[in-house]
Amino acid sequence: MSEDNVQTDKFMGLESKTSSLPLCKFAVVPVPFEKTVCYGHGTAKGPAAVIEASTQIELWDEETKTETWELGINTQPAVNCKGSTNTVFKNIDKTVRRLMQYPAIPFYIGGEHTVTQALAQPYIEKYKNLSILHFDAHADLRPTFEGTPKSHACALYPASRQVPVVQVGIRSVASEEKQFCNAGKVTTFLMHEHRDIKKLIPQVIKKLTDTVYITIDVDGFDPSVIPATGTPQPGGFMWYEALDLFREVIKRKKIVAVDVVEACKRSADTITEFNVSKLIYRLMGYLALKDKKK
Ligand SMILES: [Mn+2]
Repeated sequence: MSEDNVQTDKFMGLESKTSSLPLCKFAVVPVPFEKTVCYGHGTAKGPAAVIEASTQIELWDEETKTETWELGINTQPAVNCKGSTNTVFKNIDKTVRRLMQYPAIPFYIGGEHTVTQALAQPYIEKYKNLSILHFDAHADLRPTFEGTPKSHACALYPASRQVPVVQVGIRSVASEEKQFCNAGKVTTFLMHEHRDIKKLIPQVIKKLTDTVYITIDVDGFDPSVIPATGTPQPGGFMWYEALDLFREVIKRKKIVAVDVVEACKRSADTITEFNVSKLIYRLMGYLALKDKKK
C-alpha cells in the first residue's frame, strides 16, 4: 500500500467511513500506558508506531489468502493514559465494557503489560468459561512489585487467581513467583523444556478452555523477531513457530479479545512496529478464516 492521503492513525490506513464500529469484525484500540517499566522505555509510543507501520502491510494476506480488511477494521481513539494508574484502569475498563456491546473482536495495543489487568477483568466477569493464553518471556505472577500490585511484573497475577492461565515462552521467573507457576489455575510451559512447537501446541490446546483471551507480550518472541521491547530475553519463539501456535488456538477456540503489549518505539530501526502490525493483521486473518469455513 502506498496511496497518497493514507490515514496513518488508522490501522491499515482504512478510512473511517468504511470502518464504522458496528459493522466491523475487528477493532484496534491503542492503550499507550507506560508507568512501571524498569528498563527500556518507549512502550507509550508503541501503539501509534504499530498503527503507522500497519499502513505498509499488503491488504491481501498471502498466508490466509483472505482480504481480511473487507470484514472491517475499526480503529478506536487511544485510551486516555494520563493520570494515576487507578484513573487509567478506570478509563480502560470503560472502553472495554463499551466495546463489549459490539460484535467486533478487539485488538488492544500496549503500552506496558500492566494494562492486561484492566483489559482482561471485564472478560473474566462476562465469560464463565474463560481462560487466558499468556505469551511472554516472563511469568508476570508476582503479587506486588516495587510496592504496587499494578505493575508489569504482576500483569497476570490477578487473572491467575480467577481463571486458568496458560503460559508459553516463559524463560524468566523470579524466586518470589516460582511458587505460582504450575500451581492453582496456572500452567507454565517453560521455553527450554518445550522447544518442539508441534508437541507444545496440543498441550496448550488441552489446558485452555473453549473461550480464550489472548495476551501477547512481544518479548515472548525471540529478540531477533521483535528487538525493541523493555526487558528482552534470549531464546524466544521464532515467527513461524508462534504463528503455528496462534493459528491452532484461534482455529479451535472462541477468541474474545487479544492484547499485544510491550512493543517499544526506538530510533535504531522499525522492525518491531512492522512485525507487530503484521502479527496483528495475521491473527485477524486466522479469525477471518473461521468465518470463511462456516
Ligand atoms: Mn515480558
